Amino acid sequence: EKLISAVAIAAKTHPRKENKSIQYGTAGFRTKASDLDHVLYRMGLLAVLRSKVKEATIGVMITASHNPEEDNGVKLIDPLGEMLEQSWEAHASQIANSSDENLKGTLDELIKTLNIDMAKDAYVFVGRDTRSSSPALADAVIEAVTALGGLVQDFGIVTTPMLHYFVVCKNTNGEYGKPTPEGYFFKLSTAFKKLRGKNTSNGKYIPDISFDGANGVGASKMKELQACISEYLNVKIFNSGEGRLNHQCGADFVKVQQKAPKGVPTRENVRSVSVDGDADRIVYYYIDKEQVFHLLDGDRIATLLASYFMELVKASCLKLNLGLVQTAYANGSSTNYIAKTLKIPVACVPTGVKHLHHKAQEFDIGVYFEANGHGTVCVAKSASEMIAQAASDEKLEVNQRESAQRLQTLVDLVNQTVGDALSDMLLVETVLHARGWDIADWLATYSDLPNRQMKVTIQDRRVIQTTDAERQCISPPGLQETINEIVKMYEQGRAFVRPSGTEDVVRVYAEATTQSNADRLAAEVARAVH
Ligand code: 16G
Ligand code: ZN
Repeated sequence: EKLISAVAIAAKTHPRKENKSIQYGTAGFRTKASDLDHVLYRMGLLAVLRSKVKEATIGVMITASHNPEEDNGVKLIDPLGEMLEQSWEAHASQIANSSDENLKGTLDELIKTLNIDMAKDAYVFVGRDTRSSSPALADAVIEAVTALGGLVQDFGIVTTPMLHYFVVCKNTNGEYGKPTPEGYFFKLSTAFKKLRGKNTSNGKYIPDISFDGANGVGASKMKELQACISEYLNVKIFNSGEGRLNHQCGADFVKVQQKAPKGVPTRENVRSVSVDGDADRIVYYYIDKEQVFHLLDGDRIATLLASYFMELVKASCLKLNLGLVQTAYANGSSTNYIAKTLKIPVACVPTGVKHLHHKAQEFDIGVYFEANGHGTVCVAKSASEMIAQAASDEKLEVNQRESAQRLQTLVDLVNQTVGDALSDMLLVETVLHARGWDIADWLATYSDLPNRQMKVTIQDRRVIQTTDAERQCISPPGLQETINEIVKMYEQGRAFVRPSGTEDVVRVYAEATTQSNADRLAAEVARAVH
């Protein structure tokens, strides 16, 4: 039987050397690349089981995103391009942590309880980032899938959102596009060109942008995309692999350090973007003529996109409910602006893309972004159909119909499966262009409250438990009352603490009307956690 030989290969060629336990968390498995060989082989086996259960193609992405070059990780992608179903995260952890001797038993058990028909076919798409450890890890996945009789398509180096896109395309028979890199670039560039029309400049908008590729896959994929849109947008690409991956550059560095990345020459007032190591996050920034750095993060992108979608929905007179989803990290000013100025319903959920994604799916059009720059727009099937119908309805007023057509093309520009830095960038560029805005106009929509993030190391971070989308602490007893007392002393003060899902630390977030107050508030709350 194939299972027996596949498990034999696991023990012989991909042994689990140490007893270190590892958990499938918010971002899949992620740790030092040297500890991952057996995990990747086993995830190849799991992907085959998942594929048989869903009778669909499953994706396996090898990346550690914004983490250092020495790290790596793996994530499974479900049939419609979503993250792996939550109940399977536990199966993944169990398989990764079972000893070589128990692996067969663990798999048998799973096959039995889930009633998996091993005679079914299995299809797995594999992709990886640019890390030097990634090819060998991809090989381990491919070996496992093949050993269990599954069929593999290896896409080589791709961005995480590209692999999500390939998976959904494959499983919806091309309805969403062609499951190839060419299909992906074609879909994005066609929609972008259509939205932009003949005039590449408009008002204060200049079609010129600096791109920080974090020395990862984003840079080479941006080059390919740029080739399709070069007459419409001039993208100058930096950090395209000559330096260390994510080192002093990339979206995470720029967001956390609140400063410009290394390796990108300063051009005053020029729109600049930084993506992360697998190009699923993006932040904008610029340096003004006084050399002051300005960050436009995920909250900014969310407000810009949501307001533009809203504008088109209204102009096309469609009855669609539009909402925006954030986490506790969203700047208080952005939440205020969404609710009071844009008058768009706003929801708050716990950290982690899957929580935002699920909540966004409750709206006809749900825009979600984490402040760190990960986000997208989810459009319900019924909403897409309504938009398509209006776009071709000859009986509608010209204005109304054209707005619906524009909305339809805008939806085409979105990678709805997951945050996609390249798609998000083209969306932002579309809105700025349509409004004739430069980046300072965008910044002027509201002012961020100064804020500070801190890490606190305590003996056991699990003693910290939260509720209300991580905004309130319910354990240890008394901590929330103490935080309330501290926050009360600060004008427009807000602070929360939560255990990290990716590091052994407790995170502290604070905001207030001045930077020094935000810093003091964060420090006081951090002391209360100790
Ligand atoms: C993971 C999450 C990201 C979240 C971050 C928080 C996914 C794909 N990624 O990277 O959304 O912002 O964790 O990390 O869900 P933390 O729990 O250490 O603060
Ligand atoms: Zn990433």
